[in-house]
Amino acid sequence: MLDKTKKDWWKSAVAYQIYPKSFQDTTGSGTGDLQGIIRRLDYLKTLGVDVLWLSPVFASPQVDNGYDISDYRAIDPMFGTLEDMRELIAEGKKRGIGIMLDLVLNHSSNQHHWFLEAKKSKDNPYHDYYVWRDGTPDTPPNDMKACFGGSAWEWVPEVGQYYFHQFAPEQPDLNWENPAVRREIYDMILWWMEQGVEGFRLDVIDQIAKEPDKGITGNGPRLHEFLRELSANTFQKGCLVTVGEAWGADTERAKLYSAPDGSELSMVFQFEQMMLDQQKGKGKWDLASLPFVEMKKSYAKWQKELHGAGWNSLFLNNHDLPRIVSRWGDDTGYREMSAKALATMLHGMQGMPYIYQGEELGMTNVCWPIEKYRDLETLNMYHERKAQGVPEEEIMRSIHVKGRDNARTPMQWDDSTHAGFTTGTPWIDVNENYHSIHAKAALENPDSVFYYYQKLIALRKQYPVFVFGDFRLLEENHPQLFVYERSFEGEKLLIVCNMSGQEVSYALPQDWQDSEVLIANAEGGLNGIFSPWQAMVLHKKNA
Ligand code: TEU
Repeated sequence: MLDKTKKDWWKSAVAYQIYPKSFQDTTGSGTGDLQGIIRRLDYLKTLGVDVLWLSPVFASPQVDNGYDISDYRAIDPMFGTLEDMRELIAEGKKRGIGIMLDLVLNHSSNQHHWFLEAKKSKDNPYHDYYVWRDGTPDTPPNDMKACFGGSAWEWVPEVGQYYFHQFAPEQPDLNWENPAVRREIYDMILWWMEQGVEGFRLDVIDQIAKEPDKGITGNGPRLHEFLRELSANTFQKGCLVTVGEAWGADTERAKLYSAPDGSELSMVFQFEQMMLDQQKGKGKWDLASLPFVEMKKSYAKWQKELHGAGWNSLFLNNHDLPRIVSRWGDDTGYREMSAKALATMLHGMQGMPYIYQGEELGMTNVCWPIEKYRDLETLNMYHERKAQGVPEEEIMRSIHVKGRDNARTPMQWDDSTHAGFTTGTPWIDVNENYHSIHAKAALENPDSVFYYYQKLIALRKQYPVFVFGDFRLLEENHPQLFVYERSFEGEKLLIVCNMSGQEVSYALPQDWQDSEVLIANAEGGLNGIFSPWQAMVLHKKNA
């Protein structure tokens, strides 16, 4: 177990993200709950993870599946009670697993009592908790757009003003310029720290310092000032792990977020690599193939620049992203091989790995008609593009490739009805392939993707070079291989991954020929031929 009394214990930790609504239902309601997570703690212990990031479980009208919080100190009844949360924290602790809560601090729900008060009148004490501008009903302050479509301004006749929302209209932006808002947030975080929470993930934290009059959403001028104040008043009073979601972070900014002096957060969660397979200058729905060589160079840049200067998150999936084995792997012919190759590619690097529920089983995307989707981002885009005359086929292709519900189908536990997720009717359908892809089968098969992840996690704990080593990209321009070296205090790793469905000949560098294989997803390779999606990690000492 990690020594969590040390400030930077999280450097050797591995996280697992749970999307509670889709993890495990224990009541037959069709939605997952906290007791379901408790029931599966031993499974997670077997996998070997140290931290559980729970997507929001706070009271919420669930317009954006909990990313619209109406009470930051209450558990949504759909998930259980505060008592259940206390039990989860305690049961987790027994197993060396800490709970990381997902704080949505950029905005609240429009049902939060702050907002209900705020919209009553301009002189209500809560009015200034949100971002208001004058205007007339048909002329918003400017033409800024919300991330989920439509204008970023919503008219409130009661006060004769518009409020600003970067996401759905039900998610009004909080006004961080107001010190009273910041104080409320600090008190709430301190209260959760008292409950024994071990970490926080901060949703769209790069967007808190907005300045809508100047069109600024992300990376506002006061962003890092706010973060330092937040951190000093809360996180720095304990030994927590904190991670900031920052779509707009480059390496320079990432070094501020994750400065080694702990003045802001432990690490940054950035998306540079995840945005490469979309058309340049456009959004995620405008598909493009993955520029493989560019992707390797992007990883190499982040590895080099943050080494000794910051800390990165390593992830290929989350609740907003499609399943990686369908996205960058091959979920038909080489599902398990490519899932393992992707895991090897990522887990060999420096940073904190995040495994998203079901990734350890090689769960895949779904390919459904529009009626089956639940996500508001997906549905809004569908209607917006339909109205613009985009062909149905093209819209559906984007949804199949990139839609967020790909990640939100229920966890596949076994081959019983609804994959063992619920005894009721699931809120969203289970992926049809649950008959063959499920945790029970994975646990019975020593060659499963699950045990491969288990081994990668164990290696990180056994060999400090995984945690602390520097990074050198080899075969930079090779169109199929991802090869890199790590070294730390006389120990070295060589990671070789064939990221394609073709056989590739590659002779290992001379000085690596007699080294030890720590993990591999297939036999061979050492003789110079790498089979489709073959991957391995080699190790040597005193080099
Ligand atoms: O996502 C941040 C965000 O910018 C998303 O809108 C992202 O662009 C989109 O999901 C990509 O498909 C965070 C949460 O992770 C997401 O689930 C929330 O919907 C969003 O914030 C609003 O809170």
